[in-house]
Amino acid sequence: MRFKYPLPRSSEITPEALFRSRRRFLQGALSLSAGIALAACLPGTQNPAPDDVTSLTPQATGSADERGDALTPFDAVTHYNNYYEFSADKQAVARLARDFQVRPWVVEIGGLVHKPHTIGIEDLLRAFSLEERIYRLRCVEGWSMVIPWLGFPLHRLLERAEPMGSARFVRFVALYDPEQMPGQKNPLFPWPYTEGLRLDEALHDLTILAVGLYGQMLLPQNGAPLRLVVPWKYGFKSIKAIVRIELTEEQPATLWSTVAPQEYGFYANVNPEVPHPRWSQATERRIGENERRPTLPFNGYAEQVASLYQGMDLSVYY
Ligand SMILES: Nc1nc2c(c(=O)[nH]1)N[C@H]1C(S)=C(S)[C@@H](COP(=O)(O)O)O[C@H]1N2
Ligand SMILES: [Mo]
Repeated sequence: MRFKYPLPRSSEITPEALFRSRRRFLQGALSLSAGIALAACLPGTQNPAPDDVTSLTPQATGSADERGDALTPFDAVTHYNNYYEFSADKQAVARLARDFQVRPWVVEIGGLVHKPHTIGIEDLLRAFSLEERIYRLRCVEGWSMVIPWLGFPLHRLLERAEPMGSARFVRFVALYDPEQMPGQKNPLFPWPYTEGLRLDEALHDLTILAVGLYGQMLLPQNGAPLRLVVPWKYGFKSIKAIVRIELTEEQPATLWSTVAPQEYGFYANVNPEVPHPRWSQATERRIGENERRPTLPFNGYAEQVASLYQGMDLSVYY
């Protein structure tokens, strides 16, 4: 593969040998040892010097989603990014995030749980076996991608923490570090970026924490080292650079619903029938294609998730 953009640092790329052996693990569900292999090739606290990585080809085990839609090229997935901590310019994010330090990294799990704890990213990678999940990502702005994530279901982590009976929501908090994230100097946003899910949405098996894509660890621009992926909701729900996960009784405030509640609801389920106040949601442009295509209810995952919203009037804006 030829890159149109500056190459990622070698520290962000899996050595070829490990990558090959990982592919074998990826044939089925990834095993625990694959998680260790992934953890073993992670950079330490220092980012090593740049290296020649032209021989490395990011690769997923699958080539299409379950509907037959082709994967969005790696180059587009890693160079067309929404990440306001760095920039509102999608094509500037990769460059601005290039030196973002993803080690050391600690995630706190707290709030209404019997076993609050903190876990370092390396331990987290060892604790959960990784699997590839090829999901459509539909941004509220009307574009979409098909991305082969590497990750594990969020419910695995939540179950370890033992949610209390009173827990009804999950709140996610991203890193606050304006020295590294220049966009956080913009006072118009209530930093840090926060998001939330209802507990049953968070426990749904489609909801994952991703640590990689295209068979390698996440690059900073995609939310390294840990980000949420909720494929039936607009992309802004899939918060990047998570440092805290908190179980709550009340529906948590989120960055976008605080900034513009009339434009970004808490639920934000993909719904072609409910327009955004400034544009229709009926169609979308798949990155790499020219023609717009119809947007599917729940982004094509209705069969798996529509039952979560029984009794809710889906024609109103949430
Ligand atoms: N922390 C953080 N997470 C974020 C965002 C952000 O600005 N900050 N943008 C969101 C939006 S609007 C989208 S569409 C997706 C884009 O993910 P991608 O760049 O990996 O495709 O990330 C989401 N997660
Ligand atoms: Mo988005």
